[in-house]
Amino acid sequence: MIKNNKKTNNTSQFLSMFGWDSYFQNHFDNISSDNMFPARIIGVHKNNFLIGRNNKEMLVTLAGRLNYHKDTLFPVIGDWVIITDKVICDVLPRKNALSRGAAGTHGKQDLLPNKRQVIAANIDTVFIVSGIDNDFNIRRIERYLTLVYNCGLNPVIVLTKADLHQDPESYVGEVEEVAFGVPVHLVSATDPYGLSSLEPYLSKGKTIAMLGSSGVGKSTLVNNFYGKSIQATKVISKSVGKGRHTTTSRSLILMPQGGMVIDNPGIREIGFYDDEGGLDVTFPEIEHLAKRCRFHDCSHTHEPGCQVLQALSTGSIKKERLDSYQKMKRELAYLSDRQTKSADRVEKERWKGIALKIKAMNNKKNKRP
Ligand SMILES: Nc1nc2c(ncn2[C@@H]2O[C@H](COP(=O)(O)OP(=O)(O)O)[C@@H](O)[C@H]2O)c(=O)[nH]1
Ligand SMILES: [Mg+2]
Ligand SMILES: [Zn+2]
Repeated sequence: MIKNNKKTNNTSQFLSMFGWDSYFQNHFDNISSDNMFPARIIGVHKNNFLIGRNNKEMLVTLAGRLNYHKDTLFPVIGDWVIITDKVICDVLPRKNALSRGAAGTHGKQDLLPNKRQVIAANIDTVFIVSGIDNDFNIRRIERYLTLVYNCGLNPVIVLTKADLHQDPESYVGEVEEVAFGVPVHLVSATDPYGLSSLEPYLSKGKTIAMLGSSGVGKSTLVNNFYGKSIQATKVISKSVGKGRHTTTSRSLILMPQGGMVIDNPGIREIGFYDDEGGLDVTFPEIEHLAKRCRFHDCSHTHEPGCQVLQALSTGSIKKERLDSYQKMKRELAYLSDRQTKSADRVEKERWKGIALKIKAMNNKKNKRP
């Protein structure tokens, strides 16, 4: 009896270490039966998944049934799953997910179907990591912010490689100008002081996902948090100021600080999946002005009485920022238009199905003696 209690305590302690809480417990209680236990996905390989289980790692496979739902039920890093006999038999409902349009869709929307690619699940904070080197790009940060807000997640901007610049604080100012209310942290791999400012995000049971191009220093951050080198990093190439693609498989790493970090591979194309209002959150000043344009469907390109163009002419909005907004707006409008069209198609199919059933019924009736 006592032994059993001890085992349960150990298990629940282990689960809370990985961020288990009443949300997952309730879902688990509803669907689980004997011989089933929950575990968190910490690594995704080709045909199997790595799970954390009582301080040990274990490779499991996926029940065939789940393979049919690649878009929705296919487990991703950070998911809580139910295991029985070394097989994942269910994925617990996600609190949230970091997802994007599948690779290759951005810029080629006419050629490829847009698919949701879930990158990671059950995340507390997303680090948008950017190096203040030749690769620094404020417009890319705006794109990442829109993506993160579209997923309903909390962004934090981490500027790395502060040691490469004489006045690194100027970058903080530049980023703060476009990222309203988003915490901006300046760090350098060589300075442990800056890194400690990120530790509050790493408290017990909390999960951080990192986004950022290859070479910005994500794996270096992971290694510094961990206290030793556990993720491979790449030697920087002097000519372009960035490293080559280094992280091959995603993994969720439990840190000594108590939290977890997901080191994602560099995402070259930040494609959107759908419009969930992330643009308004990223560009609040433009949305605010747009509400006061003379025409409610103003495109802010030529219309009289346009408050956005007015702000542009006085210099209170920068042209590059408006261009960035317009570009993403067009993309998102395209996606939602296509989603409406595909919903129409589903409705048509449904009516076609009903019509066929009625026809079949009538045929049957007519054949009756
Ligand atoms: N000077 C400098 N180099 C850094 C810093 N952080 C990372 N690097 C270098 O940038 C390169 C790419 O880093 P890595 O962590 O592999 O980037 P990742 O692709 O985002 O995981 C490596 O050569 C790192 O040593 C930093 O703060 N300062
Ligand atoms: Mg890396
Ligand atoms: Zn306008």
